[in-house]
Amino acid sequence: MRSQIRQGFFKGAQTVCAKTARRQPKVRQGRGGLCGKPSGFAIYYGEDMRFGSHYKMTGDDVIDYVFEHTNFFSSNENLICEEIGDGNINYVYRITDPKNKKSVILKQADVQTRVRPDGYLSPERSAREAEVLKTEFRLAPEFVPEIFHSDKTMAVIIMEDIGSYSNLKKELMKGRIFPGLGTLLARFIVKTTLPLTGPVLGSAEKTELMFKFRNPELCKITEDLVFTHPYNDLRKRNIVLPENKDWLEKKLYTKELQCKAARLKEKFDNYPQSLIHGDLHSGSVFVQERGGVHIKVIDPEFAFYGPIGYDLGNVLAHFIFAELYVKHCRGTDLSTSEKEKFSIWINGEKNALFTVFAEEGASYLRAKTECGIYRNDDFIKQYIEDIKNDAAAFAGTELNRRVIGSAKTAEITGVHNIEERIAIERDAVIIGTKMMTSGCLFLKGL
Ligand code: SR1
Ligand code: MG
Repeated sequence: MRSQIRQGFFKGAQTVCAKTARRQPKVRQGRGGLCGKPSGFAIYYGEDMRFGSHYKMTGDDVIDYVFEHTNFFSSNENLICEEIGDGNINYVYRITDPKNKKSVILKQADVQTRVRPDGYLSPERSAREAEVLKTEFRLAPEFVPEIFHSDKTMAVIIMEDIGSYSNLKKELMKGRIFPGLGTLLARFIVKTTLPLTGPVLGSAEKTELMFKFRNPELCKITEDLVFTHPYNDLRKRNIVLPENKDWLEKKLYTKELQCKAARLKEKFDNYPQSLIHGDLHSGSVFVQERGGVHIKVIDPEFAFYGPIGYDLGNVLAHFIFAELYVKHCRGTDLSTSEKEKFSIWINGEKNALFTVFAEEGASYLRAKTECGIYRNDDFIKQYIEDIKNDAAAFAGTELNRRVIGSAKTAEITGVHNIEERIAIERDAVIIGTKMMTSGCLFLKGL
């Protein structure tokens, strides 16, 4: 069977730039303001003006910016800047001093998204992401890269280079096993979300944070891509394999799922339970094995006050994608027994994700809940149970949307054999629809 496989968003090529000599200030096209459209040419006479209004930096700008805004490097000569990001939205660079191998990461948000020049997003998202990273680092430093500098005007974050870690999604697709992964991700969610909930923080402080972290622009992307488009394709943006089109549309464009998706969208929009990551797929997680498994979680630009189950459900969905990829894709070069081992392991991690979240979450809440009426063991038990049920349903929406929607996942787009891809897509959607409609049954199987 032959087919043109349309991928998700285009991922651009990477660029490398080496800085060899100090440049003079020069004439360059500038933009009107933080979110402004191009406003013609501006002459920058002094270095202090050079980063005074937002524009998308080049490699040389990045090197000079890092040199001027941190004490990390003793000179800006001979530094190397590589664009290392492969995400949909922002630009990510590694700046290295080849002499001592010291490096940092700079992430910049532009007015256009990286993969779609027509996709306008306010660069103000960068300042919010920096605040989220700082908040998460305060709560769980072992799980988050350290932020060295952030700049609202240039929409820049300079952070610790976690280059000794590898992307979890890519590692799982190789069939790599990381004992304790589910526990670590459960702990990340417990430590970064539960301290910021109403029962622990009290409603006044929680309300302030809710406003501080409001994120309507990015939430709208999730609302459309996760809850709306996969069930009606109103904007005609879904991307389907022609060979699987009829099957997928029959399975997903149904009145029952439209109603269930609407209920979940309503919950996503109207349950400000805590500051959640908002895009906690395995590509946002980096992993390292040095005297045990360690993880770092990045990219919380979709963060907002929402249901904790959305984060837990995203992790579960991407464990399932890894499981299906390793099961169906012959391209992994794994033997049958290695595949079986991976399947047993990942199922154990799904289990640990939920049990550790429940156990450590409940004990945290029992210890830290201040507000009188919430200090009630039965309430805490139910609170955790509700998050688990939400998670199962949200995991279903994540599985479905990555198959039929426009923003896919490598476990789908990385499969070039049509039969294998169809098998993964159908299994994901069969599980996804079940989890949306009867997630609690799924939880019993864990
Ligand atoms: C335009 S953004 C598309 C997707 O990429 C992000 O990682 C989020 O998952 C979003 O839905
Ligand atoms: Mg991301």
